[in-house]
Amino acid sequence: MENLRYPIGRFDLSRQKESVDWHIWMLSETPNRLRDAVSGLTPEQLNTPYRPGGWTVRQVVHHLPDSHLNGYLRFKLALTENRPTIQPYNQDRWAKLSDTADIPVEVSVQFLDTLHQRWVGLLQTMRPEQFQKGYVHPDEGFLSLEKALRHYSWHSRHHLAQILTLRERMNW
Ligand code: NI
Repeated sequence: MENLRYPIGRFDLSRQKESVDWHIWMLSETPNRLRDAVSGLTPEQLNTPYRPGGWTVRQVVHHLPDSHLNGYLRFKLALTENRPTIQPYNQDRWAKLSDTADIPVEVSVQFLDTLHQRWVGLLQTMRPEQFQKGYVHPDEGFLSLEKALRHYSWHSRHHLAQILTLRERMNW
């Protein structure tokens, strides 16, 4: 089950050797990779959980802009305030809200595309010392923007891999 849920492994900062630039590039690539990952799937396939008891492919797709919109706002707050405390959100309850039940996944792919253009644009203007700024998560403490970038890059690949490994297993 762990492998189905974490196809590229859990987030582990100590195993990340890639540069900040590489992770910015990864965020710029993510919307197109997501578009490719769901390309050609039928509504029934989109409504299939990526693992037993897990979110459906549709929920995973809508979850990405939910999460990354929060991420983008956290970056903007961290750059304009002094170590702001951020508002966590319950990602499982967000995913299960009925707002996205009937919205085509393409809407969230486009949303992610637009959002990442703004986010990548911001990241490309940031000086090295700005990546050491950060925000305080009430449960997890201080997080630098460099670590947050690495986390969101992992998060993109993590969910892409959930969809791609399901397609592989199902031969879709
Ligand atoms: Ni997630």
